[in-house]
This record gives sequence, structure tokens and C-alpha cells, in this order.
Amino acid sequence: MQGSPEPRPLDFARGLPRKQETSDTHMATPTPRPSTSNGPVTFQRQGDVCVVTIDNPPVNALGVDVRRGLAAAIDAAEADSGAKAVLIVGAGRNFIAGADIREFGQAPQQPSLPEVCLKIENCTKPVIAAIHGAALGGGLEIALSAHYRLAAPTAKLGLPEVALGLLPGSGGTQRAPRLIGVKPALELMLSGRHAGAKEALSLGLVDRLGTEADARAEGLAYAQERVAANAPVRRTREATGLADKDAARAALDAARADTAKKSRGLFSPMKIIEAVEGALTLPFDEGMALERQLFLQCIDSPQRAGLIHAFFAEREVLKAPETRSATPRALTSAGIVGGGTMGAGIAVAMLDAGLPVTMVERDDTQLARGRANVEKVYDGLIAKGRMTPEAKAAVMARFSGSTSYDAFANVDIVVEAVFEEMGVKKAVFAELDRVCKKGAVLATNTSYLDIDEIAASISRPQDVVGLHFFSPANIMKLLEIVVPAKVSADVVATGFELAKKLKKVPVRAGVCDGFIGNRILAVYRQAADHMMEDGASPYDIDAAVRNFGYPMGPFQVSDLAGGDIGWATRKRKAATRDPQARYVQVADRICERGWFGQKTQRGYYLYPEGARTGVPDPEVLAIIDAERVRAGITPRTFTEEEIMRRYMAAMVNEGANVVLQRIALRPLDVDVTFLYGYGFPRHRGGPMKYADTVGLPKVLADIREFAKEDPIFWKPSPLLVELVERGADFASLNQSE
Ligand code: 3H9
Repeated sequence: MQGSPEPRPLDFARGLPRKQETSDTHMATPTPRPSTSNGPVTFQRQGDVCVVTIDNPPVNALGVDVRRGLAAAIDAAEADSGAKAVLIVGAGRNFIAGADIREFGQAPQQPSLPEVCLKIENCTKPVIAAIHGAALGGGLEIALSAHYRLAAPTAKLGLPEVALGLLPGSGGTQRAPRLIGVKPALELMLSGRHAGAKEALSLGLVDRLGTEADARAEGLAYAQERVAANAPVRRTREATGLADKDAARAALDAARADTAKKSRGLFSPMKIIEAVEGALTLPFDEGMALERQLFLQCIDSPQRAGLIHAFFAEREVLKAPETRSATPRALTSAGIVGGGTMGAGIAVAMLDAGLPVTMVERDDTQLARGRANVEKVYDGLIAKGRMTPEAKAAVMARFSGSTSYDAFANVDIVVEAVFEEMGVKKAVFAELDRVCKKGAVLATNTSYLDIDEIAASISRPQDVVGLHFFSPANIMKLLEIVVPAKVSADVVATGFELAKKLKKVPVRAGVCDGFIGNRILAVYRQAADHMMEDGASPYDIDAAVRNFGYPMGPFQVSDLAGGDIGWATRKRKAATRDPQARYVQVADRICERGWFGQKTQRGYYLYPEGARTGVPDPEVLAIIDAERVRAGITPRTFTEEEIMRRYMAAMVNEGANVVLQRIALRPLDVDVTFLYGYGFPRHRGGPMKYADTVGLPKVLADIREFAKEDPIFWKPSPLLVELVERGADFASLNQSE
């Protein structure tokens, strides 16, 4: 990961224009005095207002130098008899994005953020915060410590600490409820969402809306107005939002009940509620002390480490080598081959991103089905009241269909989503080669086929890339960008650009059977099958996996996806399977009965009358028993911990192989793949981060122990062995790209 870039020299023109400030109270514009610089914080008197500017790119995070600079600026304003008010603004595109997340887990440096906030609140001169862009976490807490707040139209305010496993730790849990009441404050803190400027005004988070994006000028005018009106300092800790104790208590109780139901083992949400309760029951100073204590508990939790790893990892994946070295090609129109579930889902994703989409199918019937699949998604939204028929009509106006590939003559990118068979894919690509304009990106959505072979079959392999969407493609966030040997860098960069347009999370992957995600999945699925045959029921395994934090277990996923898909793959691979390798036949026995999961109302589970949640099926257990007898296995019991040790060891070991073979650039790419494509619990950071948390020596020891029973399946990855020998971890490899 990259360290914070060097601070830039102060440059108001970049985001906050250095134009002549105007006043909405007809005051003359004062002449700025020379500014005093304290690293990333600069202060400068304009008339009788001390303007404090935080300039700490990229997002004005509150690192130690900013905290020191802010404290010094307030001291200077206090000491300056000519200063009658203080204005705090951010340079660049944001006010302040919060505490510097990179500092968490390191030795604390003074002053702390709560101390800086208190200094601001205690200032004897009115302090005004003029907010544009992000005022998040500690950034909003700084603003709440000011006495007056103005929000520019671009402002987004929030307390998103919960997403990092934290709670607002600089007075947010004490000041926000006092300012806007317990219910809305808790809602902001527990959801972590951002409120826009107008909403912030209606909530009472800010006092005034700016009219244009120049927060500095408007903030200055507001400050001057406050001075002219002899406005008093107005401390948020004295605000009266908690006056109605009964309402506050009811909101707390409701939030507690709701969080107990929904927070699925997360640590910080309950701590947030506890801290806010302190605002209700304790004097301010004691509430602050409680908040600090709970904040430090969150800081120490492994969930904080996992969530912050996820935060940085999902930004790091965007920095693939090709996104740095090449410029994306034009992306103004798209073609889709195939209108099945996948093709239609991709079409919807493209339409939702505002692109015109042309779908090609082999005949009119299939085309009508493809269009209907697309429309079904929007009709579902209309039925739920989330879309109007007019909006659907406007989207569908950008959709066109054809039974001739010639319709793709002018599109910038084509994604094929036809049947997973090499011959079929090659035939499609031959057509694309024939009709597409020069420079069009030709993408395949294959899940496992050799994209190098597809690329080699046409005259322009440099234009061929894999774009592996996950089903449902309009919803799932992951997009594996699969990079064959001959593709040009700008085509890969275009894949990343498309992901951005589609609001997907792209991960760069190399060509192999299953790429990153499905290749690893195939291995830990086998580990699950082995455990099933050895004595754990599919229901035990699913429960263990859910209790680990996944929304579903592997057998539930199989029932949802349809058992026939895996069955077809197993049949295809039967001829090349190592005859010595263990092969569990339970899934085949189930599929032979036509039990393919939810769509057939039974699979591993029973789905009576189309139910979406399955119930255990005694007949499945009988099939498993029979298979154990056939395989000569005496069943034994597995604890949840034993199940997860094997499940995760298999996942991590194959993850290491995928990194070793450069299928994934770094361990963090594996992590992001699993967070966004496979429901891996975010608070554990991803499988590789989880392995680091457990300790690689322990994971390796597990694999070696399991190998005593089955040395063919459990082969320690050479990368894992090497890291353990060096005393290193996966995190050490995340910096390498
Ligand atoms: C907190 O405040 C705790 C306090 O309550 C108590 C303390 C005692 N720190 O997202 P982007 C980096 S917890 C360090 O691509 P955008 C980011 O990694 C904090 N770095 O831009 C990236 O770096 P790089 C609560 C940060 O325009 C670069 O900035 N605050 C931080 O799409 C650009 O980021 C939050 O949780 C940070 N706080 O979105 C807000 N934030 O270029 C977290 C960003 O090397 N931040 N970076 O890859 C965000 O939500 C988005 O970054 C933001 C901008 C909306 C601000």
C-alpha cells in the first residue's frame, strides 16, 4: 500500500477558488494578511476572521500534523486580538474525510483528536466550519465542535466509523445526539451513510446552506456576519437535543433491538449504542471518557483490522499495472451476445450505467426471451415501487436487439455470454472478428475456459479480454478482469474503466481454470464434500460457515445456483480427474434424482412449495449414509471449529497458489474477490487477511496435519511454506505491485 503523499503547497485555486470573497451582508471584502503555515494547516487573517485551511491531500485526513496544526491555529486565533471569529475550511475537494485511517494500530501521537475537538469547542471566539465535499467521521466531529456550520451543495456529512469497525471517537457519540437527537444520530452512526447538504440542514447538523460550491467565500461571509451580529460562541455539548428523555430512551431501545437482530456478530454497532446511551445518562465529560474507552476497545478488535484492510484493499485493486500505464479506449456503447440470465444481467448493468446496449441472439424467439429477461428486472423494480414505468421506458429506449452480428458494427465493446463451450465461444468470436470495428474491445464472460485459446482463434487477439461477471450480474459487485497473454494494456484499462462506470469492483486475474474465485472455490468445496462424507452433515457445515459470518453455507449456495451446473462440470472433468484423488459422489447421487436445488424444490435441502429457505431433508442424510458405507467410511463428529479450520485451510492454501502463479497479483486481490463475489465476511478482511490473523504457521500446521489422512488433496502451497520459513505473512506481499 502506498503511504500518504507529501502535502502540497497551499493552493486555494485547486478546489476552493482564491477569488475575491463576497459577503451576503454587504460587507467590504477584507484584505488577506500573510498566512502562517503549520505544515498542512495554514491560517491567515482576513479582516477580523482567522481563516484556518486544512490542506492534506488526498482527502484532508486528520493525521498528527493536521491535529497539531489545528491546535496551533486555534491557539493563535485566541491570542490574536484582531481575530473576532475563526473559520475552518478544507482545501481541495473535501472538508475533512476523517481521522487518518493509516494511523490506527500505531502508537498514538499527541494531541489526540478528541483533544483538538475540545479545544475548538472551548474557543472563546465563534468558530465556523464551512463544509464542502466530505465531512466524515472525525471530519464531521471537527465541524460539530465548531459553533456554527455551513454546508455547500457538494457537502456530504456522515459518521461512517461503523464501516471500519469503529465508533465516532472524537465526541461524535456525545455531540451528535445533543445536536440532532438520539434517533437520527444513531441512524447516521449505525448505517454509516452520508447525508447531503439539504438533509444535513433539515436534521439540524448544519445551520445554513451555501448556494454555490465556494465554501470558503460563503463561510467567510457567514463568519463576518456572525461577528457583525456579535453572535456568541454556541457549544454543541450544551445543545438540547436530549431534552425529551423518553423519546431518547425509546430510540435507544429500538436501536438496540434492531441491531441485535441485524448486526451479525459485528462488534462496534453495540458499542455505538452504549456510547450514545452515555450521552443520555452521563455528564458530557464522563460521556466523552466512556466514548474513548469504547473507541479503544473497537480499535483493539480484530474486526477493525479486517474492515480497514478491506477499505484499503478495495482501493488497491484499482491500481493494476495497466491502469497506470495505459489510457482506456472509448466506452460509449455496448453489445451483448446472449440473452440468458447472465447476458440479460450484464445488459441491465450496462443500461443502468447509461450505456446504449445492443443484444444479439440467434433467432427471434431467443431475442424475445433475452429482452423479456431484461424487462423482468425492471418490472421487479416497478412492482417494488423502486422505479416508475416511465423510467423503465426511458431505459429500454437505449436497448435494441438483433439476430444479426452486423448490429455490432459500431459498438465500442462486446461481451459474449453464451454457452460455456469452447467451440460455441470460438464461433461467436469469429463473428465478432468479422463485424466489429477496429479497436472494439471483445470480451468473454466465460467462467473457466482458456481465454488465450479464444483470443488465438481470431485475427485480433490484442482486443480480447475476459470480463467475468457474477450472477446476478446487475447486482453482484465483483468483476474479474481476466488478462490473456496477448491483450493490449489499453484493453485491460478499458475493463477497469467499464467496472467504474458499472460501479463494480474490478480485480485483475490471470488465465487458468476458474481464474481467482472459482478456482479457489472448487478446492474448498471439495474440502466441504470430504467433511460431509467423513461425518459432518451439509447442515452442520452450512451452519458453521454461517456462524463464521457468511450469509449462506456452501450447500445452500449450491442449491441456489442449481446443482446441475456443477454436475455438468464434474462430468466434463471426469476423464482428466486423478484416479487416486478422493472423489465424493454424494452430489452426483442427488443430481441423478433430478434434485438441482431451489428450482426443483429440492437439492441438499427441501423447498416445499417454492420456499426460498430450505429445510433439512432426511432422504439426503440417508443418501450420505449410503455413500459412507459404499466408501467404507466410519463417520465421526466435527465441531464447528474443526469444520472452519479445514474449510479455511483449503481456501487459503489455494489462495496462496493463485498468488504464487500470479493469477492474482497480490493476496489482497484474493481478499477482494472473496469479499465481493463470494460473501466472505468483510469484518474478517478476506481469506488471506484472515490467515494472517490466525497466523500462517498455524494454517500450515493444520494443512500438514490434514495431509496425514489425504496427502493428495492437502499439499501445502510452496508460497505458504516459504512465508512461514521466512517468518513473513501475506500482508508483506501486498506492497509489491
Ligand atoms: C474516524 O474518523 C475516527 C474518528 O471518529 C475518531 C478518531 C479518534 N484516512 O476513496 P478515495 C485515501 S475514522 C487515510 O479513492 P473518493 C484513500 O485510501 C474515518 N486515507 O476517493 C485513497 O488513497 P490512495 C472516518 C484516506 O474521492 C485516497 O484517500 N472516515 C482516508 O472516491 C482517495 O480516496 C471515513 O471512513 C482516511 N480517512 O472518496 C471516510 N480516506 O489514493 C473514508 C480516504 O492512496 N473515506 N483515504 O488509494 C471515504 O469514504 C472516501 O475516501 C471519500 C473520498 C468519500 C472521502
